[in-house]
Amino acid sequence: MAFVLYEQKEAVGIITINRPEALNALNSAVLDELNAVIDGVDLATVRCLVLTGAGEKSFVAGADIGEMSSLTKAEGEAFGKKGNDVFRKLETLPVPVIAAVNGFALGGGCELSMSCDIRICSDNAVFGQPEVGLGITPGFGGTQRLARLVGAGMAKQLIYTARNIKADEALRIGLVNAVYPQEELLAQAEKMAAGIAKNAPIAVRNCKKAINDGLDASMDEAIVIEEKLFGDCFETHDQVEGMTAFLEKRKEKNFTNN
Ligand code: CO8
Repeated sequence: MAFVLYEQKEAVGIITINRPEALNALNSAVLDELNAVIDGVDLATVRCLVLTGAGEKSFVAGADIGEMSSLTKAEGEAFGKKGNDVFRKLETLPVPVIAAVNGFALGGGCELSMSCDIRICSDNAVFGQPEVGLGITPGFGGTQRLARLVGAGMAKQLIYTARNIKADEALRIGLVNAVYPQEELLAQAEKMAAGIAKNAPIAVRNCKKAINDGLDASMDEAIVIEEKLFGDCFETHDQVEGMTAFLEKRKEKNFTNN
């Protein structure tokens, strides 16, 4: 693939958006490749993904403005759907995804990071939804996910003003979980991913589903979602293994993803 690189290191898969000459902006070809890379992830062996951008300047500087500039209404909707479908696939993938935001995360780049489970960033990261300055709305889920992550008031302020924010402010408002020096970011993301990968994969998967599905439901419905996913764990080898290891005072656990 030309625009999206993929590498698997033990149980961690690393996806890199690789179009640094355009600050990793998302055109149709990048979105198609990202979709194909996600489809190709070996879910039997990969237990966590890291998503980052090539180069030291940008995670993703948005959807490709050149490509969007001449779209019709129908083409605009179709382009929005193309991005939304890929981002939703990432969001609902059975394994967690950590966005390692290594620079600009603007427009579609901020939206891509928000479709990941966890965001960490470098100290030079810049987040923002500049769309209204371009005469459009956020179109890859930004109006929805930003409001869910940082609250409606803060999301509205950021989206209506189109103001970019730096890493420290992104940390303060809860858009990212941690900020690292640029040169440490990927190692920190891989370390977090490896820590996740050590745990029982079906339990981690069920936690992701419980949190995601529960956030879209009422509390009464959400706790039922959790009950069912909790109950499902008791049909797994890894529940027996995890609890037996505790009772035997054994640190090593042989989780088999079964
Ligand atoms: N699209 C296309 N090309 C881009 C983009 C982009 N979003 N961002 C940067 N580039 C290109 C530049 O055109 C430039 O190319 P060239 O060298 O050929 O001129 C190259 O990347 C380097 O960029 P700059 O020279 O501008 O680098 P600077 O360091 O001076 O500036 C910035 C960096 C501040 C990030 C600047 O490039 C910028 O403002 N980029 C645009 C950011 C932006 O507005 N992003 C949001 C786009 S809208 C969006 O994402 C909507 C998503 C939903 C779509 C739904 C569709 C229906």
